[in-house]
Amino acid sequence: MEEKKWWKESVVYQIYPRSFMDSNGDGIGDLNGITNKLDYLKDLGVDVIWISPVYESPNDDNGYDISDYKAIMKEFGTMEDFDRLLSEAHKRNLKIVMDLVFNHTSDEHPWFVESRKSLDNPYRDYYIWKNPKEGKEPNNWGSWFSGSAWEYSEETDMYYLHIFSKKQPDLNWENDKVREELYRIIDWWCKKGVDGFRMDVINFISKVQSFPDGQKEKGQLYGDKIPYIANGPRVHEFLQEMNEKVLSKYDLITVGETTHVTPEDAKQYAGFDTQELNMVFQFEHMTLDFGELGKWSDKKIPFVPLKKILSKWQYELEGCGWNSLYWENHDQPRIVSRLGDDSLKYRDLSSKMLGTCLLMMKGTPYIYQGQELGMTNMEFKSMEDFRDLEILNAYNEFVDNKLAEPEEMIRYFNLKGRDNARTPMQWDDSENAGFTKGTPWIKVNPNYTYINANSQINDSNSVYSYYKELIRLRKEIEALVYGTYALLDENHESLYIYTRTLGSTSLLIICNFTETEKSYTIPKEYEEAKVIINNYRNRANDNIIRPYEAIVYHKI
Ligand code: TEU
Ligand code: CA
Repeated sequence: MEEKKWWKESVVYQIYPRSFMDSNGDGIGDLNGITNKLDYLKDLGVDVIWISPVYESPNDDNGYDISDYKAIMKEFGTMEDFDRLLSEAHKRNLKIVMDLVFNHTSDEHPWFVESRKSLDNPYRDYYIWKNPKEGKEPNNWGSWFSGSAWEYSEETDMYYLHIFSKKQPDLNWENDKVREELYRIIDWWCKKGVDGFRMDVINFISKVQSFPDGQKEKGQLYGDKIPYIANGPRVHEFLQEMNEKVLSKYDLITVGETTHVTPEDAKQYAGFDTQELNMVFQFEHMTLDFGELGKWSDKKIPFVPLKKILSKWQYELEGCGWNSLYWENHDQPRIVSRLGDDSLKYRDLSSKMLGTCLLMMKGTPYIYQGQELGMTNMEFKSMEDFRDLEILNAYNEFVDNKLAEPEEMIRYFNLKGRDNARTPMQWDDSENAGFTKGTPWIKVNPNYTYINANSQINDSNSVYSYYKELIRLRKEIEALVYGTYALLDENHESLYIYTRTLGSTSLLIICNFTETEKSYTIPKEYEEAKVIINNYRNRANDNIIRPYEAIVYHKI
C-alpha cells in the first residue's frame, strides 16, 4: 500500500465566506459567522475547511483580487476574528486551508500602485509591462473576464497584462524579488498556524516570455493564450523552489487550482516523487458541457465521456499521485441541477447519488457549502440580480458583438453562471434562510423554505445525513481511501459502476444517473456482500437499479 498521509484521509469542506453566515447583519458573510458554525461542520464530519480569500480586497472579484496579503477584509472582520476562528477550529480538530491568489494581485495592492508610476520605480518589474504594438495592445490575448488581457496605463504609455479582470494585474514571477515576497507571505501564515493552501490558478504563473499572438479561430474575438500561460516553461522550477523554501518546512495540505492540465502534468505538480504540491484540481470533467461560446451553453455533460475522464484520472494517478475529487466550488453551478435532477421528485435521490459517486472514488473529496444539503441552481430573473463580474462582462461582450441574444445569455447564466454557487447558505426557513438579519448582498434562493440545514440535521433520511454517512464510511473503511479503482461496463449509458479494492476487501459502487430503472446483474462475487449505503434505504435483493439509485456493496 502507498504511504499513508492525513491529507489523503481527510474530507475538505469549502466555504465561500461572503455567502456562508453573516454575524452582524450587514448582509455579508463574515469570519465570526464561520466560527459560529464550526460545530455544524464538526457534526458533518469533515476534517479540513478551505476558506475562499479573506484578505483585504477591493472586491472586484470577491476577494480574488488581493490588496494586502497580511490583512483581513474589513467586511469579513479583523485579524483577531481570524485568530479566534483558527483556534476554535483547532480546538475541534478542524484544519484551516487558506486560499492563495499569487498569479495576480489587485491593482490597488501597494506593489502595483508603485509599479505603474514610472519605469524606474523599484516595483516596476513586479508586474508584466509591454510596449504598445503599432499603437495597440502588445498581442491578441483576451482576458478570462472579457476584453483584451492588456490594459493601457497612461503614466508610462505601456500596457500591463491581466489574465483575469483589469483590476487583477499578473505578477511577474520571473522576478526573484516577487517570488521571495510571496514565499515570505506563505511563511507568515504558516507561522500563524494555518494548515494548508489552495493555490489559485497556480499553473498560470510562468508565461512564455516572447508573449506571442495566440491562434485565432474564425468568429473569435481573441487569440488563444493558453499555450503561452498554462503549465509554462518555469512553473515546476518555481513550485519546487516554493516547496523547498517554505512548504516543506511545515506539515500542510496543498492543492493547486490548475485548469488545462492532463494527468501527465498532474504527475509533475502532485506526484508522490516530485516535491511540489499534494494534489491539483483538474477541470476536464467540468468542461464537457462547453459549447461554441465556451461555458455559455445549454449543453449537458455527456455521461459516457464523463465516466471515461474521471476514470482516466483515477487510473493514471494510481500509485504515483493523488487526486482531488469535486463536483462543485464557487466557480461552478450546483451539481444536482447540472448532472442530477433538481425537481421535487428527484432532487433528494439524485443529490445523494452524486454524493455517493464522488465520495467513494479515490482521492481527497471537496464538498462545497450547501452541496451537503442538495442546494440547487437559482433562477435569476434579470441582469440586475447577478453580481459576478464574469457574468456582467460576458453579457456586454457577447450581446454587443451580436454573438448571442440577451435572453439567451441570461438562460446560459442561469445554467452555468458562478452566481448559482454564491447564493447564501440556506440555514433555516426564517427570512433570508437564516443567513442574515439584514439585506443579503445577493438574492437568496427562494427554495430555502424547504431546502435548509435546520430541517436536515436531525432527519436521518436527509441529504445532509446521507453525506455525513458517506464521510463516516471513508473513515471506517480503509479501502475507500487507499483501495485501487476500477471502472466496470465503461460504455453503459446510464449506470456508473466501479470497484475499490485493497487486499481482500473490495467495494462495488453502482450509481444510476437517469430517471429510468435499469436491470443489472450484480456480479457473482458481490451476491453475499453487505450493502453499506443505499439512497433508497430498502435495497431489495433484486437486479433492478431504480431511478437515481446509488448502492455500495462491501465485501470483506
Ligand atoms: O478561477 C480560475 C479559473 O480558471 C476558473 O475556475 C474560472 O474562474 C471559471 O472557470 C470562470 O469561468 C480562480 C478562482 O477560483 C476564481 O474565483 C477567480 O475569479 C479566478 O481564479 C481569478 O482569481
Ligand atoms: Ca457581516
